[in-house]
Amino acid sequence: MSATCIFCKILRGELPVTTVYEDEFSLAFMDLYPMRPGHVLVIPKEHHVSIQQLSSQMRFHLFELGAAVAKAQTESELQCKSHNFFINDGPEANQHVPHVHLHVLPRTGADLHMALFSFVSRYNNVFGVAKKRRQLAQIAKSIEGHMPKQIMSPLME
Ligand code: DGP
Repeated sequence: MSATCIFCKILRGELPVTTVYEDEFSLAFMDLYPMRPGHVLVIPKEHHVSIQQLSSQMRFHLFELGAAVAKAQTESELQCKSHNFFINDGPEANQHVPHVHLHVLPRTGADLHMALFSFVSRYNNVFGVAKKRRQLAQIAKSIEGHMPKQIMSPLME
């Protein structure tokens, strides 16, 4: 754990978070600055900056969790057809939070302009954090309802 990392603070319960899945090794939660509605982040509980520092079992686990999140997004009220999976691995690759995270971004088609607009404007607090958190909670409930109880991976054996 890192004292200053935002995601470690979330893991320690020092910052609020809207979770869709948790197990001993990982957490999946709503991105507070979503590029599209339903944008989820998947993180390991261990603090590492780069995927190179993770065990191969952890990488496997995180991608299995990402796939389960995407399936749940598709089955949720979002009714998205496709997804972007991406990891910004290091500061020169636009990583803003130095804790490995897999973005799982639901896409509905004809939404590229909105995704790009959200990417550049999402840190502007236009709607207010309280309203935003209520919206995130509603979408999260819908996604969470379609998540498996537990991800199957070598870490779980
Ligand atoms: P990246 O730019 O790849 O490092 O993505 C970091 C993501 O983390 C970005 O999409 C916004 C999100 N984020 C930043 N701070 C918080 C926070 O306090 N809570 C949540 N849920 N997400 C955050």
